[in-house]
Amino acid sequence: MAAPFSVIPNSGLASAPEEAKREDAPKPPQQFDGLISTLPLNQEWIPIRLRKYQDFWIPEHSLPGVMAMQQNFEARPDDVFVLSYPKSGTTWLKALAFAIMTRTHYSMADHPLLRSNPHECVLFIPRVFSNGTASKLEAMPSPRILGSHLAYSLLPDSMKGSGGRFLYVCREPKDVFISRWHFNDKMRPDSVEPIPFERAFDLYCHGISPYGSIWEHVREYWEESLRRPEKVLFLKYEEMLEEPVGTAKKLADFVGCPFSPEEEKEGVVEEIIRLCSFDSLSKLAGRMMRKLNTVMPLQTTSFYRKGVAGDWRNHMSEVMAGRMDAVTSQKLERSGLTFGISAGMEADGM
Ligand code: PAP
Repeated sequence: MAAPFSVIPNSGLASAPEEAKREDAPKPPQQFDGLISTLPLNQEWIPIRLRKYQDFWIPEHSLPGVMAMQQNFEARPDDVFVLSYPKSGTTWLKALAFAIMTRTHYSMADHPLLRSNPHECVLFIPRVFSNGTASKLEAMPSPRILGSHLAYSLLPDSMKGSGGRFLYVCREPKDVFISRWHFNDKMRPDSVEPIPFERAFDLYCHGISPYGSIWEHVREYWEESLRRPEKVLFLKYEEMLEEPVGTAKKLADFVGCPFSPEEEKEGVVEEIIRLCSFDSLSKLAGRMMRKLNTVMPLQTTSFYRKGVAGDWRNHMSEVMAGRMDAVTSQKLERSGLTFGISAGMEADGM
């Protein structure tokens, strides 16, 4: 039975366009400004300014929200968190988690994802804090589905100890880098030159890119997933592409709402996969075509480019690829986590 779109279960959101109007003038908390201005600064990823905070390079505009979240966010035991290093498949995982967990509320013909970006259905917690609308989080019905790009070590204790479930998606670091480079390029004003590809590559290899070192990020969540497999589901973007049905079922089992045999017979799993596929979401975003209400110049279409594995081959020389693979091998050494590159390669001076 389809619910009216005015309230989205689990997110507590009003419809996205209404939401955008109300949040026209985000008011970030100002009590952290003094501290933020003292943190190491990098300004090369135009238009994003990065500050080094607790060992990770965080976008400066997100920091007031991050700090407020660290101080004030109260997790609930039945929360579900979508977590990721940016450009690793966040939008897709948000869409899947949302569609799976709310599937009894909506018909496919009148689904919120048909008119809202997945980032509007599953909010980033720091953004809610930076908008000064944290009370909204308390008003959300359980189970809430919320997102964050923060590394595990930066999450508030309330989240780590709440018993809530974490869905983490990682992606081949070379593809993440290519996706990031294009994303930044799309956001930059015409009057500003893009960050040179080689310079961006160097910075990224040294962990100086939005949300810090991808290797530290994935390693922290990987280790936590080994420690607490019942609470942290560690997914790989490439495996999601290869096994969408298996991924959707795994997600549904993990969040405690497995697909019934009847649902499977009726093709509900496939319907959800189709709705959340790259083709579907990118077309819908094109039809929505509006600016998203964030401090960055983002549109509904900004989160979709190619949606494939291995696009790095079209952009990186063999030498660069080898260099990044070597960093990956070195940084993830003895973790047991691999991205399908040959083991034992040495990092060249990283
Ligand atoms: P975010 O961290 O800014 O939210 P995120 O969604 O993690 O970004 O990553 C965007 C990447 O996911 C893009 O990859 P590309 O640049 O290599 O193409 C985007 O195309 C891809 N993507 C978005 N939605 C989907 C989807 N439904 N299926 C597969 N890939 C997707």
